[in-house]
Amino acid sequence: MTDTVTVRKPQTKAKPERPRLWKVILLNDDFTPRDFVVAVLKAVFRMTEEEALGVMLTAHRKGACVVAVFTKEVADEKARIATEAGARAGYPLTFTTERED
Ligand code: TYC
Repeated sequence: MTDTVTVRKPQTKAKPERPRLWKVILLNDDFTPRDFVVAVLKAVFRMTEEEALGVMLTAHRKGACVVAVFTKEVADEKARIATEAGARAGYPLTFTTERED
C-alpha cells in the first residue's frame, strides 16, 4: 500500500494592486510671465483661474508646486504638453513628474 501525501502550493492571494500615481510638479523660473503660467495651467490641467493662480503663486514663492496626480502615462504626457507650450512661446517653463510614495 502506498501512502499519498498531497502538498498544496501556497495559495497566492489575488491582491488587486492600486496603480501608482505620479505627481506633476511645476518649477519656478525667472522668465515665464505669471499670466502665461496661469493660462497653461488652465488649458492643460483644466484648472479654474483661482486654482491656477494659487498653484502659480506657490511655485513662484517656494520654487515648485504639485499641480495634480495621475497615472504615469497621463502625468508624463501632460507635463510634456505643458512644458512644450512654454518652449513654443520661448519660455523655460518646466513641468516634471515624480512618483508618489
Ligand atoms: N517667477 C516668474 C516671474 O516672476 C513667474 C512664474 C511662476 C514662473 C511660477 C514659473 O512655475 C512658475 N515672472
